[in-house]
Amino acid sequence: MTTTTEVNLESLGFNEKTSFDRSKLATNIVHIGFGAFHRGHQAVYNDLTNDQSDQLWGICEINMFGGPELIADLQAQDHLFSVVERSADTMVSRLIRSVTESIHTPVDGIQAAIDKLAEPQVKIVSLTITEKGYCSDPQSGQLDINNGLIQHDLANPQTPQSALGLITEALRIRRDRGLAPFSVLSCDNIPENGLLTKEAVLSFAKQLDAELASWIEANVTFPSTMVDRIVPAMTDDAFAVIDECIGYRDPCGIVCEDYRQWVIEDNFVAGRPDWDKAGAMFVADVLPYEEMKLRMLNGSHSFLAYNGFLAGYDFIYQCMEDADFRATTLRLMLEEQAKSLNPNLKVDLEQYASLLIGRFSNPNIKHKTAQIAMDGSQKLPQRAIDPMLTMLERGITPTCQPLLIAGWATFVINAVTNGGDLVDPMAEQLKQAVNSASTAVDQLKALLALKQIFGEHPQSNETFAALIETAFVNLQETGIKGLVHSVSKGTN
Ligand code: NAI
Ligand code: CS2
Repeated sequence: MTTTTEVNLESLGFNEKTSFDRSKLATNIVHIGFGAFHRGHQAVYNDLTNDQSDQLWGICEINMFGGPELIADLQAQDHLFSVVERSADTMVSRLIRSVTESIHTPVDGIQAAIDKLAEPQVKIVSLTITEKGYCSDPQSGQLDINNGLIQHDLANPQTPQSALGLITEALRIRRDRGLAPFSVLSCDNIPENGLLTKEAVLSFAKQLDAELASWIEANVTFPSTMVDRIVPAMTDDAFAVIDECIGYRDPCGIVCEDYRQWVIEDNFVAGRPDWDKAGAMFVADVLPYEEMKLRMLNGSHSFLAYNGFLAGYDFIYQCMEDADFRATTLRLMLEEQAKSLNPNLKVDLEQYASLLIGRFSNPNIKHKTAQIAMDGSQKLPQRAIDPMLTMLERGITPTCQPLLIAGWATFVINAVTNGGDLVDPMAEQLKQAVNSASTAVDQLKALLALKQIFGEHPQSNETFAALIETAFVNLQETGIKGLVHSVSKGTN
């Protein structure tokens, strides 16, 4: 089978398939950002929950960016797609049956998306739009009023280009029509992602209409979530795995790890699926879980992305095959990131770290260091800068956190000076900073002076700046492999 129109996905060789009646699905969820992660995570939870519930929750998928193929392919397969979950030695395929409809705004127009969000039965608008999709300053978390999309949307609120503009316009219509509000559920890797989304939407709405902002504040909720599942971008090899598994090269299919976790603040204004039936946890306060995951998992991921890339490793599992990288990652997790967390967190962090090392080592998950390295300006504050500052406040001197930041700086400097790929919404500022200086240390200092990433910390906290500079100089002088070797032995 080669073309999507010929395929009847339901009849293929799936290991696990839900059996709820698809004709009873109502589109109660609109999801913005039909990327890899949503398919491998929320879509799976929702599908498994539908199978065990009387009320079925359907999802409308919206993409506001990217090419039209993915949504066209999804539509051609009746909104069905496959998810292949791989551990180091098992492979399970699932057919996802919960998606009811889809919109690609560059093709269908933004009005189609606004109309969908304004439909009365919509109860949740969920988001996986990447960190940069919130158009907020990564260090302060405040809406960036100079962001190009925000500037456009403030001038043209009825034809928005940003997710924030789309949500605000839909809420305006719902208020004007006397419709019930929905909850906005961020599923991106940002600490207090609900609060950040709320503040971004409110700041945006205030610029347009103070009364609308007050109505949103009083009526809409923005639950925070901790989301976890390693879902790498698809490659030809990964599509071939799906083909091998189900007999069809599903263009909307996903290959991901078998582990998944979802912790959700239970604060929904119009109801929610019982995602706990599929293993999600509903809690009153997500922040401790978010910080644990963002620092121990994502912080280590970024450490490996930059330093592993510099050492010549294409994939995370290859870094784990290097005993020095493996030991240093464990040191970063337990001796540094874990020690920056809320001490009241009731989780066995040694067990958590060992679970993470096992997940990173899965050779069937080909997660590129270069993929995780993308958008570093949006990731460093929560993964490296904040935990390092907490360590210093607690009187502990870190070794691996400064090396993470030094690795990022070296990666950026190399990309700029060698003309390599630098995928980052702040790429222009990064390039200017690097090009403004001639020595490596001055290039580092120019990067540390970028307030959107580092705030005033390098100026106000001498130890913070000095530790990063020392790690950076050691990295240049010793080379990454030698440095990681000595850090792994505790001699650095
Ligand atoms: P992806 O690249 O496959 O998809 C990104 C999605 O975001 C696309 O649908 C794109 O249209 C949309 N998008 C990008 N910029 C946008 C903007 N300015 N406004 C609205 N939509 C925008 O990436 P993937 O793997 O789906 O990851 C997305 C996010 O999910 C990550 O940035 C992270 O926050 C979160 N996440 C990802 C995990 C993973 O392993 N892939 C795991 C946990 C969380
Ligand atoms: C990764 C995450 O791309 C990245 O920055 O660190 O997407 C990571 O795979 C997930 O957060 C795992 O849940």
